[in-house]
Amino acid sequence: MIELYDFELFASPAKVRLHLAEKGLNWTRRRVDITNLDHKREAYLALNPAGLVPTLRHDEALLVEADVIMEYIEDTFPGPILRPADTYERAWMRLWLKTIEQMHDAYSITFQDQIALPMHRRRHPEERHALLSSLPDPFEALRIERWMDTDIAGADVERALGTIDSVFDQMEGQLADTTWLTGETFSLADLAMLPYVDTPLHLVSALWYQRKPGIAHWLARMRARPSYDAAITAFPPSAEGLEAIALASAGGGRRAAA
Ligand SMILES: N[C@@H](CCC(=O)N[C@@H](CS)C(=O)NCC(=O)O)C(=O)O
Repeated sequence: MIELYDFELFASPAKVRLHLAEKGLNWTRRRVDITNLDHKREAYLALNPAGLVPTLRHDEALLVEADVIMEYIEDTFPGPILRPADTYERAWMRLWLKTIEQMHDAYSITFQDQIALPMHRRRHPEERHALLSSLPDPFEALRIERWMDTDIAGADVERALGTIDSVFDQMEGQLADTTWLTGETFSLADLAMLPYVDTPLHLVSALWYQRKPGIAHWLARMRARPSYDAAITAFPPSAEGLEAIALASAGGGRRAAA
């Protein structure tokens, strides 16, 4: 049995949902309510001590880190092969996975600025305090409280957006020559990149699609695959998430204001 600990607004578990869909595997969803900070409570920390999603359980095997989980799925299950047979293309796939993982930190800053912080701050301070005091680790509660109370500096957001843009430039250059990120073979790198390109953040990020036609065509190809509906469309944001996205796209996003 495969269980995925998942949250719909996040990029890292979406990579794994896409991979499971491409492989045609059945799996059970364990939704971790991030808005309630369930990822920082004992039950989940016992599975994933870092308190991050995703976590995958396959029978007795427990795995963390989206890219490691994807390599495990690829090595363990039958179905379409998503690692290029050519060793050079395969090396490129791994380089892209690394680049995407490095870009994740920049993406997190923009996500926190545009979506996560506004979402948490809509709570009444007393409700927020009650939520934080119910966490098992008081130091983690303090860290989260400080995080919620501190604005992310505009310069940090700009730097993060610059990092994302430079990866998108690299991607645009690649897609001028090839159909997929590692060449002509569709691979784990394409799956891992999708959630960062097809994200609500782009509602407020200066319509970059219009400037990068190679990525726009790649995105259309990705959306046409059956895995897109199975792994992305089937997991829409909750009402709370939709509100946060609407708020950001109505002008909260720094890019929109620029
Ligand atoms: N390198 C990790 C990153 C996981 C990660 O950053 N997950 C984010 C969502 S995309 C998360 O759980 N954030 C919750 C938090 O930071 O409290 C992976 O690939 O699994």
